[in-house]
Amino acid sequence: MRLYDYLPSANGYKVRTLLKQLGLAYELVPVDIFAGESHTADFHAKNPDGRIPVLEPEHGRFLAESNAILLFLAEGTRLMPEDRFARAQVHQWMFFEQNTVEPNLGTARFWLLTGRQSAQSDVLRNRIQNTERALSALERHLGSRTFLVDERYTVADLCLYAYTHLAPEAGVDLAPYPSVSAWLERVRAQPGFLGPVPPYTANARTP
Ligand SMILES: N[C@@H](CCC(=O)N[C@@H](CS)C(=O)NCC(=O)O)C(=O)O
Repeated sequence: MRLYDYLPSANGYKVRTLLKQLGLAYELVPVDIFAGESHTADFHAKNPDGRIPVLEPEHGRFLAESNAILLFLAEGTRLMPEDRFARAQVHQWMFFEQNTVEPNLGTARFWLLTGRQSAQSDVLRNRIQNTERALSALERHLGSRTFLVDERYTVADLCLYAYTHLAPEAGVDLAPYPSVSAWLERVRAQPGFLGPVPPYTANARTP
């Protein structure tokens, strides 16, 4: 099994964490997305959208989109509930992550860390407001729960952790979200959890 990835990516981090938690061996193929390596004809044949992460579970078969990869790997493991409704709730939170958390928190963080937007720009402020709205939703849900679904750690918790724990780097303080902060600690304490997401490489910064 191969994983095409750029290590500072939190989307890739989700997948690498799950691979470690499931004890699955793989070969890491580094892709320098800021040197255009994900937009070659060869890479487009793996993912027409030209983005990492991409999993090659067996020779010549490629799967893109981090959450599709997570669901594929988690199938039939302890990280995916068997109950149909609980599985749908796992999907609910993973759709929420891609729709609401990643494009706002993830983009604000990327812009701030790589100098693409000034802290005062309206477009950044909008992403930060949407991040706060997403964190408020998580706070309401986690106020009375240990984990996102069924009171047990699932692939949805891992998925949401990846960007949520980076909120301070997106200019959002987590102090007003105590239930989210406590949940992040519980998720981080799961066996096999990876260390911090590596920082962006120098070539990610705009000149
Ligand atoms: N929805 C996708 C997003 C993947 C994504 O945006 N990957 C970024 C790195 S985090 C990338 O490869 N960017 C290169 C590009 O857009 O050219 C997922 O969850 O995998």
